Amino acid sequence: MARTLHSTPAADGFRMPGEFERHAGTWMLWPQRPDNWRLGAKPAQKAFAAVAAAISQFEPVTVGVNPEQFANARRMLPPQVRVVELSSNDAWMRDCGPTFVINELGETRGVHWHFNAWGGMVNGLYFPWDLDAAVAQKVLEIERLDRYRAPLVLEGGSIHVDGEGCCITTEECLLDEGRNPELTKDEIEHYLKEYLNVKKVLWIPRGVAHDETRGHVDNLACFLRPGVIALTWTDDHSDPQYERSAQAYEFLSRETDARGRALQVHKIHQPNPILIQPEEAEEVDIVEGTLPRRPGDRLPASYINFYLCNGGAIVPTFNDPHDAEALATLQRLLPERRVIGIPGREILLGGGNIHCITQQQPR
Ligand code: KQY
Repeated sequence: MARTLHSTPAADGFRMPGEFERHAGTWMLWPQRPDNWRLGAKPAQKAFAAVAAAISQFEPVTVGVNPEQFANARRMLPPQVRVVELSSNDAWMRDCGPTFVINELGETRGVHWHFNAWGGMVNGLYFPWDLDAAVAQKVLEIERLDRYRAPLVLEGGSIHVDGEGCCITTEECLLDEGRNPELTKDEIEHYLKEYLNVKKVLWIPRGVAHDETRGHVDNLACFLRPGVIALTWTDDHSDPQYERSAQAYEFLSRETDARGRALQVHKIHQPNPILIQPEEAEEVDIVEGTLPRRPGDRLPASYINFYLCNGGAIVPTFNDPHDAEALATLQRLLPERRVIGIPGREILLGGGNIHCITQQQPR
C-alpha cells in the first residue's frame, strides 16, 4: 500500500542518496508536445530513446508515456526498457518526478514536491501543468512506495546532494518569484533540510546563463562523489557564463560540506555558443502560454547535465570541439564508470538535457 505520510524524511530517518550511489533503476517520460519539441517531437523522441537505451545497459529503465503515444514509444524504445502509460504535460522526469529517499534498512519512500512548470502564472514555461504535477504520486503508486507531500514548489533539477548531509542549489532558482514568493530563504532551507535530510545547504548565487529554468543547479554543478564537484566553465571572459561560473567557483572553493571537508571543484569547459537555427524555431508550434522558440536565441548548453547510473555516466555531446575534452575529463574523474556521450542538441532545444529527463530510483 502506498501511504501519504505527514511526517518528514528527516524525522523518520530517510535521506536522499547521492546520484552516484546504487540505483534500482531510472525513470523517464516521453516527449510529444509540438509547442516545445520541433517536428512533432520526432527528433526528440529519437534522442530520448538513445538516452534510455544507453542507461539500460547499466540498470532498468522505465518510460512513462501518454496513452496516444504508447504504441509509438513501445516501438521506438528497446525491448529491455519498460514502457508504462503515465500521463504528463511534457517530459522532464527530473523536475516533476519524485525525489526518492532511503533509510538504513534499505527501505525507499518518495518526496512529492509541488510543481508549477518552473514559475506558475508568474513566469512558468507552459500552461496547464496539472498532469506533470501528479507524476510523482503516480510513480510512487506504481512502485507501491509511501509518499511525503513537501510544502514547497521545487523541481528535482534545482538540487543535488552528496548523500552525506550536504545539498547544493542556487539562489537564482529557489528564491525566484515564480516559485515560493511567500517563503523566506531560511524557511526554504528548513524544508530542504527536513525533506532531503541534509544538514548544510550551499547556496550558489546563479546557474547557467540563458537557462529557462532560471538557475537549475543540475546544469551548472554536481557532486561526482562526496567532497568532489564538477562545474561548467568557460575561459572566455566576455561570455555571459564567465562571471556566473567564476562566482560559483570562488564560492564553492571557500566552502566546506556538512562533514567539514573542503570541496574539490573540477572545471568542465562548456561547448561553444549554441544558437537556435531559423529552421529549428520554425519547426516548433506557436502556442499562447508556452515559451516561444526564437531563431538566434542562445541555448544553455553544458556538459554538467549528465546522468550517473550504475557503472555509467551518460553525458550530452554537441558536435563541438570541446566534446572530446569533456568526455575525457569526466572519464578521468570517474574511473569506476564507463562514460558514454549521447547527442544532446535535440533535448537542449526543448530546454534541458540528459539529467533533466531522468530520475534515479535508489536501491
Ligand atoms: O529541467 C529542465 N531544464 C527543464 C526545462 C523545461 C523546459 C520546458 N520548455
